[in-house]
Amino acid sequence: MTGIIITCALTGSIHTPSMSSHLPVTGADIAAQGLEAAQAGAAILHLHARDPDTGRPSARPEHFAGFVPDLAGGCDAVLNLSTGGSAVMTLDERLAAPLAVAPEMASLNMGTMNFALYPMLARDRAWHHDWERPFLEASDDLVFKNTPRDILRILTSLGTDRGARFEFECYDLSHLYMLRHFADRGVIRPPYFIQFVFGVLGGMGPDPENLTHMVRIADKLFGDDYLFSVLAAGRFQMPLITMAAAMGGHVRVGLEDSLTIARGQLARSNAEQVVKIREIVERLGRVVMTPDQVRDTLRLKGADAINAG
Ligand code: KMH
Ligand code: ZN
Repeated sequence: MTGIIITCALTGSIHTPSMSSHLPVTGADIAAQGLEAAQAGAAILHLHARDPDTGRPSARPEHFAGFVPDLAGGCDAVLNLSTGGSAVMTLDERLAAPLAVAPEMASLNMGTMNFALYPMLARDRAWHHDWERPFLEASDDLVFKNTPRDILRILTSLGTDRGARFEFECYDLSHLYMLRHFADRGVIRPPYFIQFVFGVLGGMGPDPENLTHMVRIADKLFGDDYLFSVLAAGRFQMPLITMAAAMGGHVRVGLEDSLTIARGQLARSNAEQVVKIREIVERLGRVVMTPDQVRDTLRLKGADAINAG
């Protein structure tokens, strides 16, 4: 088996600050946790921003500017800016920071879907901010819009025009076929780094059979032209990514996807999850890839070609 890529998604736009005091919110928090995660072995940092005053997901370039320069200057991890942002944002909003930064990598969600967060309201908690509860409640009528037109716009504006490569986020089998469609149109070139996403209500569930089937169909559609990585939401994170590592795939951790380090126990940091999965994959005989090995493998343009500010 080849080396393994550990991606760490530091904060995301799913969890809210009241769910964990360890969720990084300010630029300084995001930078500090990112540097620690990189030090622990994360070769790729998947990045979202938040409003530092309220903790609300933000796509504003000035909020990204609160941590991108520190990460770019303080570690050699590959910076991967989300183009998904949050499902409540417009595509113009989602694209503003990635267009300004022109990162080595950007996420790209491969289909329009439901993105239901309201089950997280089931647990009683003291809410610290008045936006949190309505934000989760409104997700029962939320469409995460990623039409072929949206996807093409992201591919051309960030990929063709700015040299970014992509973390293709596939929440369902149908998204693999959409990716194949863009490969057939000649808009993207291999190797394709495909992130299989499990456990979002609106996408596929976190069943092992879904992972084996996704790999089977991706093998059929992409042959040797792809690498797969896995992320799974909540308590399915570690079990499913361990399965991915055992199958020769790559892994994503981070507080964007799960706030815990073990059942019922909050992770104290993103790095704690990186350390845990690193130990697991090394015990499985996998060797953690450095950022430069990832650059080589995914044919990235290089850290000196981004506008970190
Ligand atoms: N939060 C993950 C389930 C993106 O940033 O583009 C999906 C995600 C989307 O990472
Ligand atoms: Zn994300």
